[in-house]
Amino acid sequence: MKFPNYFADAESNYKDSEFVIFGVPYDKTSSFRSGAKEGPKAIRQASWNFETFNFKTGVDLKNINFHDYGDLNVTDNSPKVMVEKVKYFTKKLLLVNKIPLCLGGEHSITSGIIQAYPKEISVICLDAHIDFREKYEDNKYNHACVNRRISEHIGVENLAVLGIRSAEKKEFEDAKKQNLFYVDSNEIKQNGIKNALKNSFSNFKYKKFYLTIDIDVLDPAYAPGTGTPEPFGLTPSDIVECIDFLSSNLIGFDIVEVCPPFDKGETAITAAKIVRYAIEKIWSGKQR
Ligand SMILES: [Mn+2]
Repeated sequence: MKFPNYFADAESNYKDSEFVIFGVPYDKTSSFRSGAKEGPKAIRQASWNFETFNFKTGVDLKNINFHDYGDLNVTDNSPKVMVEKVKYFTKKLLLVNKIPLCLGGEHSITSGIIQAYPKEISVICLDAHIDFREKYEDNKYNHACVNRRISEHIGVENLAVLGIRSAEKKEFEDAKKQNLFYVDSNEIKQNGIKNALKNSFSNFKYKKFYLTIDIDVLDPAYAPGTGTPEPFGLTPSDIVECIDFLSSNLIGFDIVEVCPPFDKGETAITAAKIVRYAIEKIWSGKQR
């Protein structure tokens, strides 16, 4: 069956929408296997799988004004130009008080998004990888450097990376030296993601949270369609718990690294459901 090429239920126009979805079809720096540039399209297609009403949240997406802007034209740009374009676009959204919801694309796009925000925010990154390299393959905009770039904008003390289980020795030592707050996937499994979030909060100065989800934070059993899969990961329910915890304090959100050529659909489906759930939770949190 053929479905429209926008995110399901994103029926509002730009002007009236509180949330704006946009895609960044980019994967130029993918290091292991590429295809994430097809992520936005696959997530949009998958979004048509779901009912508009979610009995868990009590929210019907039909009652929420949100818009799908489509994709930014960046596929063939250098990483640096792509990051600039993403930053510029996100700034435009923030200027008119829209909540940005970005579909990746590889993780490097998030550094552009974060640079568009004022420095006074906290960022929670769910990721299998610590992504704290100064440079990778001679490029500081590589996806393996994204948390380093984010930390340069908001300060390392306002960033928490949850779910990691992979780091190169040098970047791990750098992260420790700079006191990057992280909780590994094993600890999350033992003590729960709520504890990890509570511990992150004790470091954070600002109670406005941006959430970036690298889909590879999930175990490859749940999300095989990603560029650099890493076993022993989180479950989709952990992400739900994380969104529940943050809900109305979320000021923006992205989901990246869905790689359709390695997916039988389950990864894109999970990503689409997470986007829908996040919209519902942010919106209903604001109604109180
Ligand atoms: Mn990752």
